[in-house]
Amino acid sequence: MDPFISRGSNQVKMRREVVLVGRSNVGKSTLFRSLTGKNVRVGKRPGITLAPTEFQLGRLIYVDMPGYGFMLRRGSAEQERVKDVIVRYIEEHSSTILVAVEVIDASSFLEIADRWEKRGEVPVEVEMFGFLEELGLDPVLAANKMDRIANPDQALDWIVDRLGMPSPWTQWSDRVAPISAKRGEIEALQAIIHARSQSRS
Ligand SMILES: Nc1nc2c(ncn2[C@@H]2O[C@H](COP(=O)(O)OP(=O)(O)OP(=O)(O)O)[C@@H](O)[C@H]2O)c(=O)[nH]1
Ligand SMILES: [Mg+2]
Repeated sequence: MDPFISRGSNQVKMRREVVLVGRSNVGKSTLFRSLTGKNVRVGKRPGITLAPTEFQLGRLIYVDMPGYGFMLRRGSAEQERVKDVIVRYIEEHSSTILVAVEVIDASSFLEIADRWEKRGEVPVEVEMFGFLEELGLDPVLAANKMDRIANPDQALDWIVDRLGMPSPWTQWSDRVAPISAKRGEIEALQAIIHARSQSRS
């Protein structure tokens, strides 16, 4: 992946991406809409976004990714293919990704993680967060659908613990953003993106 894009006359600028990854149906495209204003398709069923979608806003390129994991009316082979597309995209773009955002549905994350662990498996979202960390991307966690949560601080403490960050979650405010994409309450994430674009320009 060529990290440079041409803009203007002789100017060459670094391509810098903000990439949204996460399980299907967690609200990535809703968040992408809120961040960029671009009207992409969102839906009640998992498996709506099928290919990476880009939108340039200022100096940053936002990328909405397909969701991994369960997708309605798609077999496991198709789900594996989508997961490969995501992993390959992130590996190939690792030098141009400024912010890798893992989006979770905070209202169902713990229940789903419990289910996986009871089966003796590493929850797919924990695995993805670890993969982003291994690539040195310093991933940001966007805990979405906070509007559905009655006790946000307790839920966030449990969630960060699960992802290897000791609670309280408040000590991770430079990498954990509680948001509600549907309500347009995304300031915590915008602040982190802004801070990173200032410090890594
Ligand atoms: N309550 C609540 N619902 C949300 C929020 N954000 C998104 N949703 C809903 O979650 C569902 C899935 O939203 P999408 O944005 O399509 O999810 P996605 O992660 O892009 O899904 P895929 O493209 O299938 O991977 C929709 O019904 C949204 O309205 C939120 O902050 N709160
Ligand atoms: Mg989508």
